[in-house]
Amino acid sequence: MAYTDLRDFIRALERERELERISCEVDPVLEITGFADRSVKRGGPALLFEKPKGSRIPVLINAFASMRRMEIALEVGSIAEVAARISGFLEMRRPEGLIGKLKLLPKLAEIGSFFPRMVSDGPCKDIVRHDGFSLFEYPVLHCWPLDAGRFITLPLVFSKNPDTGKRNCGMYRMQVYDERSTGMHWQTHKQGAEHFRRMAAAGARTRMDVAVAIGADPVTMFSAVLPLPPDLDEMLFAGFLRGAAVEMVKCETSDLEVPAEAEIVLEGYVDLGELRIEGPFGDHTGYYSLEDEYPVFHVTCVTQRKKPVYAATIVGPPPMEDYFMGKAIERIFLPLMRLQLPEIRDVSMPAEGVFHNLMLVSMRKSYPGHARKVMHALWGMGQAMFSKCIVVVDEDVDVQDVREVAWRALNNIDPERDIEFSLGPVDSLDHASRLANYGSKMGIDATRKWPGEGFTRPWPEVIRMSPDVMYRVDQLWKKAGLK
Ligand SMILES: Cc1cc2nc3c(=O)[nH]c(=O)nc-3n(C[C@H](O)[C@H](O)[C@H](O)COP(=O)(O)O)c2cc1C
Ligand SMILES: [Mn+2]
Repeated sequence: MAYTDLRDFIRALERERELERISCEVDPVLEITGFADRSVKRGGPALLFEKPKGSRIPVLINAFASMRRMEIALEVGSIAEVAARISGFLEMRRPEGLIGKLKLLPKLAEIGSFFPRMVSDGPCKDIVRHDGFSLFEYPVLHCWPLDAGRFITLPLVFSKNPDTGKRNCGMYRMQVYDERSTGMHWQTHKQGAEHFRRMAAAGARTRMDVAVAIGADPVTMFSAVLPLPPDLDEMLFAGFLRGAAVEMVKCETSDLEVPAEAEIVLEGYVDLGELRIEGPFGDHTGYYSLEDEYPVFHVTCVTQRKKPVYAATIVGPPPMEDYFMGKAIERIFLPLMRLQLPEIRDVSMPAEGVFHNLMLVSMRKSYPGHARKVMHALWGMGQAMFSKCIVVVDEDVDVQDVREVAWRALNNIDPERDIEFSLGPVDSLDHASRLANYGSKMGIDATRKWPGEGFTRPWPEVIRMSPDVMYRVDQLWKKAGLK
């Protein structure tokens, strides 16, 4: 059964002994970060701060910060189950004969149940305030010493594509400027920014409606991070992942919809002509992202539950909570990647690469230049475009083992020949690129080289002991009294 809301998930985490309640007073200014960072580095549990200093609303953090908690969030024993379910849908074929058609019916009915469902009311409307509210009532974190202030770090930001009317939900941090306004840190490649640009270019309106939900059932929250194609509704994908429709309710002040079971909803608008300095902010990279100009979100109405829980995360030197979300995405999106590039065996993004800096790819090589084709295809595929360094290895290399990749790749390359540079868009968080959002990427073809690629020397085998000797040594090992 899908979790109905955040508190349902909190109960599940407690049942599984994956959550610790902190009953003493802890300050959302820096101290909660200190707890969360230390806890994730030690493989510790999710934390529920019952008495954040200066607020009566508890703070949940690190709820996704381990593979086990990602599994609990997605209600699976292993993330591979989610990938297998996706593969099952992708492999759905045209049914043969009546029996085949009948067999397909449950699957089709299942698909029908994933679509978000409009409801007329929900717990997120327990309290509705058009006036007399302040964002400082909420225990918004000041994460790191040099941050520009307090930032809402787990917001589900809803907007609509003005051309197609399609909904988008992205997770973009929000710096609290004052009681009723925040920054809106949608980076230029993201869908919120695209909606903003289109609406500004159309010139018909001066404001763009935006609604922000903080805290919801875990899958709906997770869906805001997914690198889905533009115009593919995150709420539909969340419905698929949780196996039950996300219930949506109309906003009070705009025709946007938000999850009815959300803990807190901020309704408002972004002025199409207004930019303001946002940041610095201690970011995913482990560095502070520098200050830059971003749109401003003006809150016009707050709706919430009677006793909401405030959901937060911190990012910083890896591994942090975002690493586990990213790892789950890597697993879940592999079948979708392989739909386009079936030659890919596996993909890995090690924590130290903070997603965009390093992608390790194993592939079945079939023709000269194939590894380079895969690199370029990845640089052309959604948010994989940000991959600063792509290392391609043959299919017998386990890319989940970084040491194996280093060993094999470093042996296999003639650097001048096998490293390729390309120019293009880079992640907004990259502080080293020559320009913001634009710079170079590096592809390393660490596959075995073929004569068809101009390599005519013999290529040696990897050293491996023969299985019969291994078997004999197993026996002899015991006989020799070794452990
Ligand atoms: C904790 C966390 C914070 C994030 N903060 C931002 C952010 O401030 N700005 C941004 O553009 N992307 C941010 N992201 C990444 C986006 O949520 C992600 O790229 C998402 O796929 C964007 O959705 P979209 O394609 O619908 O725009 C964050 C991700 C996580 C996990
Ligand atoms: Mn999207």
